[in-house]
Amino acid sequence: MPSRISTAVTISLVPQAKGGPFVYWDDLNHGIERAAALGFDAIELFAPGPDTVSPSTLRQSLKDTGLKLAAVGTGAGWVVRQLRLTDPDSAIRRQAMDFVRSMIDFGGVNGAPAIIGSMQGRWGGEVSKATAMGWLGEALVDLGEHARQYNVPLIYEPLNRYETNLCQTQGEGVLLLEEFGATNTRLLADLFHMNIEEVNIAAGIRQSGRWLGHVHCVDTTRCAVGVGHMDWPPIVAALREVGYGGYVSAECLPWPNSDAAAEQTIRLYRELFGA
Ligand code: LER
Ligand code: MN
Repeated sequence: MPSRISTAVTISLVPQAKGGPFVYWDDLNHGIERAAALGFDAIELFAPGPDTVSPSTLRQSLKDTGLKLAAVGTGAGWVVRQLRLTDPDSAIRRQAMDFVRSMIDFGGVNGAPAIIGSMQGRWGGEVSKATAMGWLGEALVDLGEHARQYNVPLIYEPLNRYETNLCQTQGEGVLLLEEFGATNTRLLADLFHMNIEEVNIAAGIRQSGRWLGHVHCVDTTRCAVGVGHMDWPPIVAALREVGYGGYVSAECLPWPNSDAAAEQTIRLYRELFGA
């Protein structure tokens, strides 16, 4: 039987991320209510830190609405606290690890993995590419092991060239996870980044293969699916071919407004994935 793909929509509670690709903003209960009303399976949460939302309150809201927590972002560690896993300063790298661990705990108690995206940082200045990749690879092993106690993986996201100079493609991500033996870390395929960096998006998904753990499913404009010129049939076929059974999550701009983006997303997710 083919794996079922589940649907998620993003909620950001991080004021410093305003203008970013998140559908619902500022009000967690409103986002949860809308996600449930529109028929999403889950929400993906971007929070300033592990203490913004009480895990038990979140658990109750999810239970009341029948929603799951698909994943939690850790990008606030960078945008709010300026922490990066590849910072030249070892004290900052340690704080970055501690922050991600606390976000793994926050997501983990609600059954969700944490995502490392912008927290990966970049190489440059006094830090060579090899050194930064070494720190990143070790972090992905260590943090992945921390996530194991919750029976969830850690999710690692290659980003486009304007956001990192470490891993920009799924192929580079696979090489990094395999080289370091990051057996409890999975890759995130964000179609916005892939549209910039991959020679062929469907081929990138096939390369990710069994390492694929999460998808940020948006169109070329970074708006909702259907608001762009993405060639969907090969992408859907590649996800089916690798047996993907995780989330397609709408990390997209709230354009023309949050509800319209969410409605467009769920309608197209149903068409494309039968979700
Ligand atoms: C950033 O561009 C992004 O795609 C996020 O998922 C990572 O924090
Ligand atoms: Mn993303």
